[in-house]
Amino acid sequence: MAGYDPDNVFAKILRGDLPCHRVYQDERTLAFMDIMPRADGHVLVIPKEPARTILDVSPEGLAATIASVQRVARAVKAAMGADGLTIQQFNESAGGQVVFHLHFHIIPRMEGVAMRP
Ligand code: DGP
Repeated sequence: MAGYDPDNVFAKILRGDLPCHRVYQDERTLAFMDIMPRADGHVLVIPKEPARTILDVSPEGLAATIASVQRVARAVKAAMGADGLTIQQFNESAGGQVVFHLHFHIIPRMEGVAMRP
């Protein structure tokens, strides 16, 4: 398994080298809009520490990230008037990961409406 690439796009966002539409941050985590949203209101939550996958993050970083996922998910569901939420997390290319900095997808869902591919 490869290590952490400090030039992945989310590392660049964390350094301020790439822009993002930030919706939440605290000492350990950052949340921002996905540029390829699978539904309106699709947000990503990441730890600020360098972690390639869920297997690499510290317990404290994972706890903080999950707490931010819950906090942001509540806000996204209310803001979008969503019926539900899909929360996704991928690890390594075999697991569907494209950007190799740990992240959680928060995708608002409406009853009977499919996610975009
Ligand atoms: P995955 O690694 O498969 O969970 O997908 C990565 C997600 O990151 C995908 O939904 C698109 C999003 N993404 C990729 N590059 C950028 C970027 O530069 N900015 C933002 N905001 N999102 C990005």
